[in-house]
Amino acid sequence: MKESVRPEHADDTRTALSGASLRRAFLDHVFHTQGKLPGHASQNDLYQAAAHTVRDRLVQRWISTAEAYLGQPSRTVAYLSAEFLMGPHLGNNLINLGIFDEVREAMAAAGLDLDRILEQEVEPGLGNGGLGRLAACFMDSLATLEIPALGYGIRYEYGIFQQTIIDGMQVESTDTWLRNGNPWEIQRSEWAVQVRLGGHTEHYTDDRGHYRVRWVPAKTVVGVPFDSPILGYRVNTVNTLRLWRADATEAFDFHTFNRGDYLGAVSKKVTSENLTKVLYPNDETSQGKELRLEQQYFFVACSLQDMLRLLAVDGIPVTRFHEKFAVQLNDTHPAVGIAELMRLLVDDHDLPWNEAWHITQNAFAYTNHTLLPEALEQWPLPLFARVLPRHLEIILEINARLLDEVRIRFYGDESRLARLSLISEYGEKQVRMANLACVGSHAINGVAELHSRLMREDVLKDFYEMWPEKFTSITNGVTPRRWLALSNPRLTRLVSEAIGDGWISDLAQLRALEPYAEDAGFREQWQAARHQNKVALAELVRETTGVVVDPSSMFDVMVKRIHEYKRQHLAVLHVIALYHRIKSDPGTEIQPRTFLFGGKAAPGYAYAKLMIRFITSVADVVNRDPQVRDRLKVVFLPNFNVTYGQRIYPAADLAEQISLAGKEASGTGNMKFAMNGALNIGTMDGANIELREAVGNDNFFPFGLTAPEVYGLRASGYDPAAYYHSNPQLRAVIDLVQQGFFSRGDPGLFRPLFDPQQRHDPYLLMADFASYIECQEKVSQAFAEPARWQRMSVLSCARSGRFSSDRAIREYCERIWHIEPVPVRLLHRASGAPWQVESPAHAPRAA
Ligand code: 26Q
Repeated sequence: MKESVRPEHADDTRTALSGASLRRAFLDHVFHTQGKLPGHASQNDLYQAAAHTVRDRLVQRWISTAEAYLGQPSRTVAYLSAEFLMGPHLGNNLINLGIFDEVREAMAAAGLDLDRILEQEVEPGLGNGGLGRLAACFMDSLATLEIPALGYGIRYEYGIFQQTIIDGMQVESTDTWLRNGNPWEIQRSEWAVQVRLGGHTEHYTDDRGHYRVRWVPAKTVVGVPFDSPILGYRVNTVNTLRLWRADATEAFDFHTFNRGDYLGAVSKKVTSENLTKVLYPNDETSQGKELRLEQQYFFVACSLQDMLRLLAVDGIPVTRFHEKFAVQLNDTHPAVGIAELMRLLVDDHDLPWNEAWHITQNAFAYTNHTLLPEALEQWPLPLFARVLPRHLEIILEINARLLDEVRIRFYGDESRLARLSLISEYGEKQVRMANLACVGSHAINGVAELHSRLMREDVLKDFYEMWPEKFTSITNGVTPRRWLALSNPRLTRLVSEAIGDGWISDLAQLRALEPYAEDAGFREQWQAARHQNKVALAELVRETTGVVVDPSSMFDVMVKRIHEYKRQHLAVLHVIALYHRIKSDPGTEIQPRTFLFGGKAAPGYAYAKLMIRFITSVADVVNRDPQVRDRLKVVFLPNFNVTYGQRIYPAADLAEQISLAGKEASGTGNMKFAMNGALNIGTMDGANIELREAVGNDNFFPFGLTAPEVYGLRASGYDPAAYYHSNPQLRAVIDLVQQGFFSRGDPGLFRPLFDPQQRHDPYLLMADFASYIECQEKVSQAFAEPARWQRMSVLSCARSGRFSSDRAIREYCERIWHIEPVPVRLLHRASGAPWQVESPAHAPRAA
């Protein structure tokens, strides 16, 4: 790093990256921050001290970044997301600072185990799954690519619930992630803002004769920002993740307090603070809950006020908002921001509607993450009016202008008007957030090629016909820092020894690994590294579930949120098919497999919870049956999260991506597995299609109906019973389930999941079963030839470069945001002197 070539100021040693400096700082924090003598320090004390040691080194770069961004002409990305599923910070920061190995060695020299210390970190689980994790990968890539960016979101006091399995069923408990404090955040009370909610509007003419609207709110809450540093990989850029917490307003308390109602004041305070208490644990379903709308508006209103403040700091007028900020909507959860910016510009800044609309449309862009109609957000009009009366008026005005345009362009097409309207009038009137997002944005993108196509042809077809030029597709990606360099050090070492370490920030370079697939010696090392990962995972499985699994068996993994469309139950049918084979012919030759399942079910989603019960019930039978002789093991790993993911992806042989074609927008687990040398078995859905194309047909196991075939089959009248009756193996499997073999004789328990005889099979398991089983047979054959499998594994990794989130972010920069990198120079503090820019002459910064 640069440290060795520049003159060391006395105070620089405080944040230097040398072993000696790190050791001194660490011991200092044990003593001064944790208040312990090293001999009495707990593992948590050691973690906190390590975190503070690293944080000090980030802060210096953070301040340098803020200085570099100030007054420079580039746009800034404001990534608005209700979820950021960041995962533990410490390990990732060590990787990005480039000091992971040094710290491990220094710790070891002091008799400390870095892995144990890293395990202490309670991960911030401020997201449900794919969408929240994508936001986290994007933050890493934005910083790595030196793009000025702010992530804006909600500082939930309780993140995604903790899952335990009791009697085979999911039990939820609260996620108290802040219980030990959070060394990665800085509270910035000085930038707190006020957010109004509820009440009514008053329309009047001001003294200049202008028509004006005054919003008289029912309540006001305070938004307090908490900033976390997001360091890029081996650059000085440290961007900010700014999460808002809702507090009660002093004025509000004071008012009630004056009436002598102290307890009333306190209870109002509690109500305000409820706003950011908890993350809604639903994914892919929109429940019209008032608090959820309040959360969305709250963080968006805070963030836009913050952007206006930053604009003012730079002395830029609000009329140039869109030149300074590219506001990206991570799905429709922050889409109310479109109405809020209009309100700020028209009501507060007195701009004419058309000018405000130009600014808004040019600032906002919208990413869609779903094709499920039930997941499109809609809010009942009365609810919306109650929470955001002014915003509803603005939305109705946007709508009126939109529909005027549509009437002229599509003369006489009444049904089109109804479909494009921001207000759904099927049954109860509802505000359609996707429609608002489409009208108010200049760019709209899907997250994989197929998804974007289906979006254009189906969910957002009318908008595509209105404005085809707004539409684009940007396939998702994942960060190779966390998902390879950090989580898979064994493979990382092997890869870097072979091709250098340039791949970590330029993943396309992995392609240089391709020739090594033919190198038997390399393959052996590859196999050994991956085997060690499997041994480590087997140990984790034993610790957490008590189940002993054989690391030489095939690890067949399905980890993701539990959902019917993702079809965990199809994977279970495969397990039962294998079990049935063994029971019918105990001597049958069978490739030993360990099936690992993990994932959370939304607490209110009964069928998803039933799927967990289905998995654990089958596991109970299969794992206990002596005739199976350990050839099959089924494990449900509780509480799948980022931390577990880091142990699981590197240890998988086979990964299941088996959603019904046309349902999974992209999927990102598929990419993490491929990078780590696992092979994917999957349907032609989401990014599976592009992944298969990239790794090659021979290194991906495709099966099942394609999306057009699914539509065709449905259109011609799908009959699941026909498959059941014509396929004896399928019939045997279904019969076992329906006899209650896995449910202690209760034949009806799992019927809600599929009941082909009653023509109930909403996710077409019966149609895809035969193809799936046949494909799994090919998988087993390939696995039985280690040289072949390892060759495939190397190629899968070597060709996964396209799925780096760096590539995705570059595409956003070029096609949507029009932003280029802004490199950051480190600032240094000379002893006793104020901060200075490091420059060859060490000239003090101009005042
Ligand atoms: C909406 C309203 C009320 C309450 C909750 C929600 C809600 C919350 C989370 C709706 C959806 C989500 C999350 C969706 C999600 O994770 N989608 C996934 O996004 C990934 C990143 O693009 C894709 O790879 C996945 O295919 C997609 O399912």
